[in-house]
Amino acid sequence: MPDIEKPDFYAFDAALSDDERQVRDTVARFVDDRALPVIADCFEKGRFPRELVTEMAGLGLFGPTFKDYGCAGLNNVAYGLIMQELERGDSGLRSFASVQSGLCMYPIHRWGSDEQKERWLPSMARAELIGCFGLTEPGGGSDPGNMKTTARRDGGDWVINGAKTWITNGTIADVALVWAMTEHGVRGFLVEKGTVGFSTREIEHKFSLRASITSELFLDDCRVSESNRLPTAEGLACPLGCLTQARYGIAWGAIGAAMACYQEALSFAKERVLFGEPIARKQVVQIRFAEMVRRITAAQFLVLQLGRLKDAGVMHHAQVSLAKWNNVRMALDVAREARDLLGAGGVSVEFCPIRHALNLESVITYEGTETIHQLIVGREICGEAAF
Ligand code: TGC
Ligand code: FAD
Repeated sequence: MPDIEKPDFYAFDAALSDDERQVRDTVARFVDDRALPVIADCFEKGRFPRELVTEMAGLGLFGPTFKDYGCAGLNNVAYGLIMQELERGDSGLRSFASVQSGLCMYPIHRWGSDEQKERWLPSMARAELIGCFGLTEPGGGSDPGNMKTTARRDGGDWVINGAKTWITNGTIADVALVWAMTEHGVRGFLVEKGTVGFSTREIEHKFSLRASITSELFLDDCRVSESNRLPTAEGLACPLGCLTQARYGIAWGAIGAAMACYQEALSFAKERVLFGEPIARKQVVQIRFAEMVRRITAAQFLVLQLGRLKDAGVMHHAQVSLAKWNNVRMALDVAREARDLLGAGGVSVEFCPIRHALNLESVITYEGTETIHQLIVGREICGEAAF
């Protein structure tokens, strides 16, 4: 029998290994017991629940796919399930984990020196140190190849000038991975908090991802040593390769947000009596739930196969684009539908759909806008870049 509560209409559970299910259920318990009781209040007050970060680290949620440096060595499906459960809580929690794992630990692990790995990775896995990823600039995030932040060699140092904007975790980060243009192309620099010429400022007045910190980074003749450069990161393909990791996690995470919205709307529809019967008996309402289940189910199997491809080492970044585009669009549509089904109550953060819908407005824009992902897939099909 299909499980319509989660929903798990196509025995998705049975396609997972025992280990994968166990990881998911552990994170699910953390989200239910620790995150959900506080998250609506955090969203309302615009507060990142930093007190949860140490517990997340204790569960091994940062850098979970690495086998060394104190990390859990999970496969990519388990990693995806972690992201799903975190985003079932709130996109802000998943964002924090995406940035720490996919955008900071991944590049250090892949392109860092042994000293950099020893220095940063174990402490980042324990969340004693927090990272942020500075790629987007005020002149436009979709085209990072047009990077205006520069790094100039000066003896044994580099002097960085420029600005980055809309940077998750910027003001709380101990280290910013700043991508800058050098005379030899794009390079990545680990800019530590407190470095002279480096400052951050929180972006306020956000109506989305309110339980997440977003910041500007300023680099004004900021001098870092050659030992702060990721030695083997050369070219735009490196930051774009980090995006592939984070986009993969988002494609899974969006399902969690959709599941939460679906569940809340469904239990409401079964209880809400109008015109003499629960609205769940109305044809139009049933079609709307059927649509949600159809789209959530398709999204689940899309990312499951993507994860299997990633574990086999054959995943292509255009496949990640298709999944990020499909699943975030699905989740945003489900969240809006759920919000509407809740009637007036749906505009209150007492119910989760408005919070998820507002969050997903960021998720559909960051890590490549929906249009950018459509064009990435289009380029793959037609063989021509149309950006
Ligand atoms: P293009 O010529 O396509 O590529 C340059 C080189 O990079 C390679 N490449 C990739 N490699 C790995 N993964 C990917 N996703 C890759 N995409 C491209 C490509 O093969 C090439 O390699 P090589 O060896 O031939 O040099 O570059 P382009 O300048 O034409 O740009 C293409 C485009 C538009 C797809 C790219 O610029 C893009 O993806 N734009 C969107 C930018 C974006 O997503 N920014 C996100 C910033 S970080 C963020 O939002 C964090 S949110 C965090 C949170 O969760 O809170
Ligand atoms: P633009 O690039 O200016 O795009 C504007 C519009 O033009 C969009 O609708 C876009 O789809 C469209 N467009 C662009 N190119 C084309 C084209 N070729 N054809 C047709 N239409 C096009 N960035 C980081 O580096 N690190 C972070 O940690 C980070 N965190 C973020 C957190 C939040 C909450 C948000 C909202 C953003 C974050 N970002 C981060 C920035 C994010 O990646 C960018 O917002 C995103 O890449 C889009 O860039 P932009 O906002 O400058 O929009």
